[in-house]
Amino acid sequence: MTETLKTKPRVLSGIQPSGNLTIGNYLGALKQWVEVQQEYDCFYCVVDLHAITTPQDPAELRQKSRESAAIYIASGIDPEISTIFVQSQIPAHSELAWMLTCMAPLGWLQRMTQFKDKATKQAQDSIGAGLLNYPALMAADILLYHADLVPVGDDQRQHLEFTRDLAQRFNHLYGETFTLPQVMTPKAGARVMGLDNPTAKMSKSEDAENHAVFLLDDLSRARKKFMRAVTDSHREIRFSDHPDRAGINNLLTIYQAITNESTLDIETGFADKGYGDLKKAVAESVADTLAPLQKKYFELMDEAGYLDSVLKLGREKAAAIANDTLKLAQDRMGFLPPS
Ligand code: ATP
Ligand code: LTN
Repeated sequence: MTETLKTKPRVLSGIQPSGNLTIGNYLGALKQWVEVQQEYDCFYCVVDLHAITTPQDPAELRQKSRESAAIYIASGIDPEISTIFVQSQIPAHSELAWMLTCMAPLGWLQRMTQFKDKATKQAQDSIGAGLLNYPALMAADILLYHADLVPVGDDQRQHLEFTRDLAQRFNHLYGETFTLPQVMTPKAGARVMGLDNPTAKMSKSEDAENHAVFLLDDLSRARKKFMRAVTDSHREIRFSDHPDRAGINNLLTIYQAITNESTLDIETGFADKGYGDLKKAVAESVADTLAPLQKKYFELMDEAGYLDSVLKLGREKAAAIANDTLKLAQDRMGFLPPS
């Protein structure tokens, strides 16, 4: 199997081009992606097939798919080291997803928190079956590359468990085929909460004005969103799991994820400060991260042909591996090979 051809352990991860990427996507996913780049053979995917599990405007989906790939690079993914590609351009993802869908127990799919959350946000009649089958497609993404490690935010842990369970089921039924992947989440920033409602995960497809800070937000706008963040009527600036303190905890966590300072150092640093000072400090730390990212992003988007050439090369590298694995899985399942 392709497994034996690995020169380094592999990483695979993806983000849906279902809107503008947020600091939640950056701290939960992208930042880790950059950090593992040297040590692992990394595959970073723009998961447009996942994006269509909720309604998308075609022109916007195309635009967001390019933007997402450019943001990967602007965040520090080096296309010379890592492979960046678009999921729908490699049919093996859809093909393996179908095979896995057929062996995914309905009960497992119905238990997925993301499905339950997203399904309750839509009218029953408008929920596509893809929303339920979503984890089987995600499993296909990961298993096609024999990924050892999958860097994601906390909300994706359950999908990783599902992927491992499904891979094990396949291996048990048809013989050793897939590698069981490990999940990797960051120490700080694995679950960034909405600035307008710190009890809900920050999400790129939430409409409210002060909910999310987007990676391409104008910096003064981003700062304003932090200054308006919902907090509480207490005074002390401390990390806390208490639901009443969710707003302050979220700001501290974002600050920690960006600065990498210890909990003690941060709490000591803010000991005699007020909420306004904390908001300002977080806003500045985020702005300092976004400024170079945005500069790089706009340079990339201006460079005619560059992004397309990265995606073409990425597609070729990814397809070679994915097609091999698909063939193996088809053979194991008993498909008649083309003569
Ligand atoms: P959508 O709102 O369209 O469902 P999303 O903003 O939740 O999207 P995804 O594309 O589902 O983003 O997630 C991409 C990656 O970013 C995943 O690894 C996910 O765990 C991570 N991520 C998303 N939101 C957050 C968040 N608020 N905090 C930390 N990580 C996050
Ligand atoms: N389901 C993920 C996005 C995703 C993904 C993947 C992440 C699709 N395929 C493979 C890691 C590996 C989400 O964040 N909503």
